Amino acid sequence: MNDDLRDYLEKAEGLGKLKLVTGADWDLEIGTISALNLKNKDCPALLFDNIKDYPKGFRVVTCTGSTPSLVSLILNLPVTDSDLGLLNTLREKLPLWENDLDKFDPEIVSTGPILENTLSGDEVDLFKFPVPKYHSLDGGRYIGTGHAVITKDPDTGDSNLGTYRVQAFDSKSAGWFMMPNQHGDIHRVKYHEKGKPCPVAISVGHHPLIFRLGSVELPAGKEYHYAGAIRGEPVKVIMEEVTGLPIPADAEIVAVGWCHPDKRHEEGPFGEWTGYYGRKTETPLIEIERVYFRNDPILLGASPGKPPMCDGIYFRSLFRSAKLQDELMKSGIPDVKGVWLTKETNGPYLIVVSIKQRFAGHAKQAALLTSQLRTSGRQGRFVVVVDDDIDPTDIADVLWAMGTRADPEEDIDIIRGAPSTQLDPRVPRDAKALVNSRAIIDACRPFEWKEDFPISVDLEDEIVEKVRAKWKDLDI
Ligand SMILES: Cc1cc2nc3c(=O)[nH]c(=O)nc-3n(C[C@H](O)[C@H](O)[C@H](O)COP(=O)(O)O)c2cc1C
Ligand SMILES: [Mn+2]
Repeated sequence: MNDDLRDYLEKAEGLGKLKLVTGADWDLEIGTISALNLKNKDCPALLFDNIKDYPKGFRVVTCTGSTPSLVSLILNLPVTDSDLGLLNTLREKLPLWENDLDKFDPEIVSTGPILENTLSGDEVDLFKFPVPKYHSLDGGRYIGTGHAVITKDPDTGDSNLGTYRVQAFDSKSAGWFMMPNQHGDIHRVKYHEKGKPCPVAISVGHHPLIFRLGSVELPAGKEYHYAGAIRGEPVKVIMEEVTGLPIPADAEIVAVGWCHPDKRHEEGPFGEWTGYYGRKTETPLIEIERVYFRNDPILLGASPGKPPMCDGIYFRSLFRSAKLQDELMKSGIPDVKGVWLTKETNGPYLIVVSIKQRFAGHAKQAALLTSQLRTSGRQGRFVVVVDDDIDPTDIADVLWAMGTRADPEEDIDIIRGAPSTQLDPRVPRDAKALVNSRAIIDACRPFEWKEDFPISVDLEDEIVEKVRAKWKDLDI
């Protein structure tokens, strides 16, 4: 079973998708090697050992899910090398998993590998682990990049897993950067409004599925249920002693502590998924009370950055593409053939939708909604709608359609005042409102005269087959 991080590493190795790196420095080398690795289309996961200043066995793993084959492994799906193939399988599976969520409450157990070692009180030291500094202008070392922050709703008792970057400020304190209304932030605010400290558990090493599910917008508190449904068996959790929060029993490293209402600390800057450094801010401070770790622990890192050097974003884009297509179809747009948050923008800044045009205005309607739905509405800039002969995951195909089927005067509309976030590099630092504009581009053949549109020079399957059969040796 696809159970813990070590099982995942074994399976990745079996696929020839794991590389061991020995002797790297936590200070910029792990980050730089990982970024360079991500430039390769079929990049393997990287396991760093013998890290400078650290004993052998205290490891870091990066690049765990930036290709279709590794993401198929994480999601317990048949291994594929194709973006479109994986997207289509995910679209089929997602509703099945969602139907089963109720069957997969996490299973509470009393012990597990995570309890092999404990650091309490004075022994607590976040830098006992080779926490990387990823980018040269980062404000410090980031322990939480491929992690999940576990919190609890004080009113309902439901727990949530969310990926919100965590900087280790010193050996005993850390900061979490959360956008408003993230589930973790809602929990924090609820505790603080009651004048109470918010209990926090930060799992920084675990099966990549735990991280990936923490990094996508799921219904509140359902991350463990999704993990269970995806694996076909419940996730085993231990109710942690200090905070009472459920931590994965087979996690590698978990730090737990308290976020007090009145304590904040300067955090960042950090090289972000937008491809720019996020700004320095004051974030709530977490005082770490205890750290648990397995023997020979493995920290899961996922350094963001300029595409394609952005670990962690591929899964998110893929998942959101599947979700967005579902949202579009549920809102009544017919014949949506594909949705793709482009890798080249790390996701939402250029979204492609392909449709089979059914009526005049169909493309415009799809474009407008795509620019504003839940999954795409908070970050975004360009939406392009293409006909169904275009593969939305193939940026060259999309650009060809834009270049040949869209007339800028007739086919581009601008929407002003759409919601954005503080990470949007194009929103001025002193902006009173976090809004931006969106361009929606209809790159379909004009509906009214699509039958007269020039015929595209496509290869015909029958001819291709014959030619391939005849010229086998050419290997084309
Ligand atoms: C690699 C990665 C890093 C992320 N970092 C942050 C972050 O620092 N702050 C944040 O608010 N969201 C961040 N996100 C997005 C959240 O993880 C995402 O919105 C998720 O839905 C949050 O969980 P929640 O819905 O349970 O609140 C990140 C996503 C990824 C893929
Ligand atoms: Mn959530």
